Amino acid sequence: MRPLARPRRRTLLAASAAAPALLGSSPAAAPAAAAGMPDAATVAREVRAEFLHSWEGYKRAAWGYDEVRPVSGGHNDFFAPGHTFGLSIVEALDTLWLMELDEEVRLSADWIEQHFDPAPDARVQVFEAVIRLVGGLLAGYLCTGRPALLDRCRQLADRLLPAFTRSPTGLPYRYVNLRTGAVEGRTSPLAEIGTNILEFGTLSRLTRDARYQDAAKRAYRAVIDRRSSLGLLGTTLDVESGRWTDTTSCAPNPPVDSFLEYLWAGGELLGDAELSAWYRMVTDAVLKHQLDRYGCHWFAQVDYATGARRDRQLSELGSFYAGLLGKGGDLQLARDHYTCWTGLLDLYGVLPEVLDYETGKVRSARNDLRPEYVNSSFDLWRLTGEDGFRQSAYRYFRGLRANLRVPGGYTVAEDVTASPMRLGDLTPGYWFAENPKYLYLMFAAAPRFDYRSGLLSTEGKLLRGAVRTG
Ligand code: DMJ
Repeated sequence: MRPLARPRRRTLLAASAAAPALLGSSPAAAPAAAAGMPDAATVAREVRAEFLHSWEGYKRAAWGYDEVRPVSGGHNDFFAPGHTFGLSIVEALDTLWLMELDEEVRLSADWIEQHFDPAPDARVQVFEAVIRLVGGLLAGYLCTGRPALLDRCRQLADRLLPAFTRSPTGLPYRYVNLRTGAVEGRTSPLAEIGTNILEFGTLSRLTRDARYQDAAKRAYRAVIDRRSSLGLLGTTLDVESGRWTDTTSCAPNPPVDSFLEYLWAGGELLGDAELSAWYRMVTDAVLKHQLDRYGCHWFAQVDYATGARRDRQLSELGSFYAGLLGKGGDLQLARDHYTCWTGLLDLYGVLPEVLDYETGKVRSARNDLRPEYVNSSFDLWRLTGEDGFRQSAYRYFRGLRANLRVPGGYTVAEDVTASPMRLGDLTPGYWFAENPKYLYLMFAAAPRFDYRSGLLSTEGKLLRGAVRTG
């Protein structure tokens, strides 16, 4: 397939001067964008076909391993060398179910029942194990009703709990050995501390065992208690002393990003008014001290105590924030921020990982097949019903298909500014949970998804809104 035409090295500033309509217009009013987008049912079929293309690539080259290397045909152990959790299978489970690929669901759930080991002698990153494995098993259980998935989920969560319970502050350690319970990693970023209340809250409800949700809530409270007088939070904490080790408020960028997302979503899913109030408080502080209308609607990194600016960096991971702003009630700002990201998408075809929005320089030209931009498209389309969000999501999809599709599936890129783009050799597990799912749900009118109440985790796991019949 021919790569999309992309600009040569241009700065963002030059780009915004050259294409003001892209960086300043509403996505709903982008007529040129509509050209070339097939009807919704056709797009849904295209997305499902591309998902299957990558799924078959994984099955052919790496079935049972965590991740496939679709160019070389190799595989990758995501959590610990020499150990597999069948990550891509767990990640894909609810996507396969939503796409009504029932034979694949059965194969995948059978593999998990027979091979998934929740207690190997391996050190895992708690955050990744929660959002990917605990979340994936939960969603798989909620979609299929297979009790073994909930059993494995609970066994794994029990092995992760020492990260929380052995901490003197309640702030979780970053790593735990699933067999021995040994904990490690005392300096932890907020996303890793706070992105667990959806999974642990759901597990507590399903098992009627409050320990999981209580651990998650205690961790959140320990962070909120350490906010500055401006209401801002830093980036990393020492989980033993409880002191900040990095006092930059870098939200909504990583490694804070989903900490904010789970404040809102935790309030919504669990009906926890305290989480909702914390979301509002931190969001108000971020909007007051970090919103930076420099060329567009971006968010600067600032000192959490004084609000003084430290950097003007944009991470692709931060593009989820447009959707979160919308869900949290700041819809106009959500539209403005989304439009800024859409301008970048249209400039590059495939988003680079990190940019400096002051100088316009690309700081990392990688693309890790990340889903955050299209996650926002999905959220804002659900909120507003406006077709402009589907049009921009379709352009995102087309950019990936034209540039990152290989015979063995879809791969990350080393450099999206090179022509043609320089490709890497990995399909990250989250690909099977996120990008194709958001796109499919936007276009498919999927009968198994409750569009009104459906709630997805930060890893795209369906934690509420699975419509099961029969
Ligand atoms: C995913 O694992 C999740 O979306 C997480 O919240 C952070 N981003 C990665 C993919 O980019």
